Amino acid sequence: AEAAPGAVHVPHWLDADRQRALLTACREWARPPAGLRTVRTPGGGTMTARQVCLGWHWYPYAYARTVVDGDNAPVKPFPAWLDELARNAVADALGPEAVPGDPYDIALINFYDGDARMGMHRDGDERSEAPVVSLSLGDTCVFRFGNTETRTRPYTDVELRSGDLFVFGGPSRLAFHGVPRVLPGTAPAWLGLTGRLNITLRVSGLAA
Ligand code: MD3
Ligand code: FE
Repeated sequence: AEAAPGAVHVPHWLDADRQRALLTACREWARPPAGLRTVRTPGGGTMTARQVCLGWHWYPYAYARTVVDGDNAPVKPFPAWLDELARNAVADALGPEAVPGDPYDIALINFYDGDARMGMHRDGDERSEAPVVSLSLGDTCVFRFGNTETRTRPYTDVELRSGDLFVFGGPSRLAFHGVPRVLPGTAPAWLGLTGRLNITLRVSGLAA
């Protein structure tokens, strides 16, 4: 379903087996070195969702090849199968003409416990207009999809559930968005995850 121009929500895109496989991979990636970390913003704040990156390391507000705000280890590689997954996601959600020429080369994986949230923001550190692919695992969250002008209304609240795909292309790529809350205890029992995980796949537009 198109939530806004270029923003398409595909519920249940990942079946149970693919959700379990993706969760297993995320747990591996979360281990040190270059594992899960708390993100600190330049203003002195901390993000409540913890994060691990693949391919390029995101820190507020740029990309690096090492964990400059953590253990300084080289960022873990971005596997080719995630590029394939992202391309299939964009083709399914937006159509084959929306699949970018450049490969997907960044994964940002956010881990939310019951109290974690993400404030309204725009993602502007990539040098590519390629659609962003978002995959959700575990607890349902309220995802707030806003406008390109302000971090306030008008916005639309959408529930994102385990296995859901959301693709943000075209004008939606620069829209404000956030996660005002996670709904604890809503993860499917067979997944074995407490809390919520979100994986975004992106094209950096940066020199390899
Ligand atoms: C719209 N993540 O990683 S997913 C982020 O659930 C981020 O962890 C949230 O916002 C999460 O930057 C929301 C949906 C999402 C992700 C990236 C976008 C929406 C987006 C990039 C551009 C526009
Ligand atoms: Fe974002």
